[in-house]
Amino acid sequence: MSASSPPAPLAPKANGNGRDKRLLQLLVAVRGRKTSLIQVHNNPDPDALGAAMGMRELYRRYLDLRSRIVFGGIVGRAENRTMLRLLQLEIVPASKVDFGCCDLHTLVDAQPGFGHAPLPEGRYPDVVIDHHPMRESRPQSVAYWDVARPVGATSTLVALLFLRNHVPIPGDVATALMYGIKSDTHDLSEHATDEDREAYHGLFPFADTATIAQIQNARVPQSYFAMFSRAIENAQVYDFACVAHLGRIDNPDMVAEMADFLLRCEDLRWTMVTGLYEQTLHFSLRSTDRNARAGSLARRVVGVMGSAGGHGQMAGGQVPLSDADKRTRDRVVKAVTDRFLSDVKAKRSLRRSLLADPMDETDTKEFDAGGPGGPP
Ligand SMILES: [Mn+2]
Repeated sequence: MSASSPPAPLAPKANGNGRDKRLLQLLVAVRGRKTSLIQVHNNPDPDALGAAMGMRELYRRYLDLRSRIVFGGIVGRAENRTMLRLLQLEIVPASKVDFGCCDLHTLVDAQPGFGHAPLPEGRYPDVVIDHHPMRESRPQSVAYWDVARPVGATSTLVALLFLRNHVPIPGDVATALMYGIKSDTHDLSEHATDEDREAYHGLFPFADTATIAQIQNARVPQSYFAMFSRAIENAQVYDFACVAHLGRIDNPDMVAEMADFLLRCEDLRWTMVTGLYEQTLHFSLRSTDRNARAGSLARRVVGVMGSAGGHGQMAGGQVPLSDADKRTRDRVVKAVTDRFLSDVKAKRSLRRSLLADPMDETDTKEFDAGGPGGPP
């Protein structure tokens, strides 16, 4: 990033049919700003990081601005850490940044009102780009607002600002955006729209697929396997819903990863995984049902105890538990679990351990009957 190179002319070249004026609207809305912060949600995922990298490049190119990418929480998941490392992407903890000193505050993959993207007191961002359903209506002070368009990834919205206006995309930016789309849409298989496909295929020639493969196959710490073991051993199945409590975790992303993993069990339609990271209870919900509305379920599950969000088949939430003793913590975990099971209408009487071996009951019967599956 060179601050000395002259900024590109402000008006980007429109494509043939001039169908996307968003880039021009964005640049007009923020021209003249001097200090830029790009905020991603807490414990940022590849989509948030890809979108942030794209916005940083646009500001660099058209406004000659250096931007700092700001996050809360931690980057825990091995893939996400590897993404930062391989793409040499530096991000700054929000606690180390004075938002009062920036005159361009951009929020990506999150919006005002999201608990996992806390805004500085009394301040709204200048630019909001987010594909999640709209929570609050557009605040007056926001200069550019692209929220809730039905696409599978925020990286898609940012990638199209480049692609539809023929803006050159550096390889690392294309790689980050493409991986963002890939990971939020599970390889274009879930919630993917024509725009996601257009962005993904448009990025393809510029992205480094070998780097993406390296990110996806990131090495993991030894503790990762202990977490797997704990998730499997603690998993209880109620009817078609599986609940696993991980206890203390060293990485809040672990609940999402285990919820995904457990959902592979063919008998399940829902999974919920909880874990305690520092002073906060984290949980993730996953469903096999495309119309599950997991986000609203997660909000009902936390109620007034904390915050939650998500969409479609995946959601998550947090309940702050500072100063809570073990009993209070256990009560909260139980409340969250009870609400979840009641809401999805899972029969609690049909409870079994995930590791219950169905063969245990049938073994002897089979032998008694001379084997039910044999030829007549
Ligand atoms: Mn996203």
